[in-house]
Amino acid sequence: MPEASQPTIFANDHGVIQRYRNYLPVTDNTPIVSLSEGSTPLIHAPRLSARVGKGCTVLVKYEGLNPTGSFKDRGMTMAMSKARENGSKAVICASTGNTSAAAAAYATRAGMDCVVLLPAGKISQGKLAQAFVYGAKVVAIDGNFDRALELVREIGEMDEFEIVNSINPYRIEGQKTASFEIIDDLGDAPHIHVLPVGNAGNITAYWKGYREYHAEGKSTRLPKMVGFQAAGSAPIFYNQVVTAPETVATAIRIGNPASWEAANEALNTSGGKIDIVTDAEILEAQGWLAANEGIFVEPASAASIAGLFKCCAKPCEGCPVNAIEPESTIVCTVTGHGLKDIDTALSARSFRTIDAKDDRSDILGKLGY
Ligand code: AN7
Repeated sequence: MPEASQPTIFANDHGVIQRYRNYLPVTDNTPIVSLSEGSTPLIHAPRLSARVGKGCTVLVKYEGLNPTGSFKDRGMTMAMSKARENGSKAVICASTGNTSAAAAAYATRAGMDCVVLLPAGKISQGKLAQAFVYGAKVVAIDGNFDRALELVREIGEMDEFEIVNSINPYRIEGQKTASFEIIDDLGDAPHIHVLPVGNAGNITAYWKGYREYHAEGKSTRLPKMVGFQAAGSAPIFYNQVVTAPETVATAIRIGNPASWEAANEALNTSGGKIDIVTDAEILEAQGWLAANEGIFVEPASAASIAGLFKCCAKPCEGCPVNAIEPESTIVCTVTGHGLKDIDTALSARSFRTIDAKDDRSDILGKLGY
């Protein structure tokens, strides 16, 4: 049994383990480490739907509203609860930023030490601030994410550390709950699910969730899984390791994804596809979503929206999005909050304040009223 000092579920905790514990590998002896993650909104996007046309309905699964601002919290509540159950004292992960933010927060909840390995200079300030403020030991390495993950695999062999990257299967278990929520909200699975792909854990997790709920009779269909990588970091699309990945979407600046095979399985068995979007398309979609739907997401998350635009603008052969029936339901996961990376958001566009005197008529004059 957990010690009294260990975190446990409280009556007002509505985290994903509480909500979906019958579908997760937890027992009464698992001390639940939670920040009430999950249950994020599935937001109807009327302008996005109109842009797609064909009478389709597009909904946005806004994962930026998780406690640390990204979908990583779903996996981290599971990974950290199991690490606690196993008596681990410290966790370690490599990260492009969001995993480290979530690991740092949940490790603190669990009373464990947290070490994060980051590619130096390639983490957004918001995410770096989170790792520091939540109390992680932050190591910036002279190498990219893929190298950091290699090192974590090596260091993680020591008994002292539990790895909480998505190579930890409990991460995938936690993240699959997003599919459950979508089906619970819609009453069925969507026809198409669109999401950004980096290390490919999330597309793997969604597909697992959709299949499990379908097997339980909770949905009548399985969606086509459609993933988008940044053009400069697209190993799955090109079917080749990218040794020097580059993209403005630093969260998905990954050249050798850990869940590569599982992602291909999801893409193939669902009848979906993987494609690429350029940095310019990503930034355009980020601005468009904020200005047209009121949803501000980080650049990596905007890859799913950019991808949907690409599919609609220029039909390509065999594309499941082009082949969709009219009136289809499409869900786009937007994985992280826009406030994670305001430097990119601000530098991508020429925003200017309207400077005025502290005077009512000057303000109104400058505004043109
Ligand atoms: C906002 O934090 O890999 O394909 O180390 O932060 O499951 O890797 C982040 C990935 C998409 C890609 N959107 O998901 C990390 C990390 C955002 C992300 C992805 C990430 P995966």
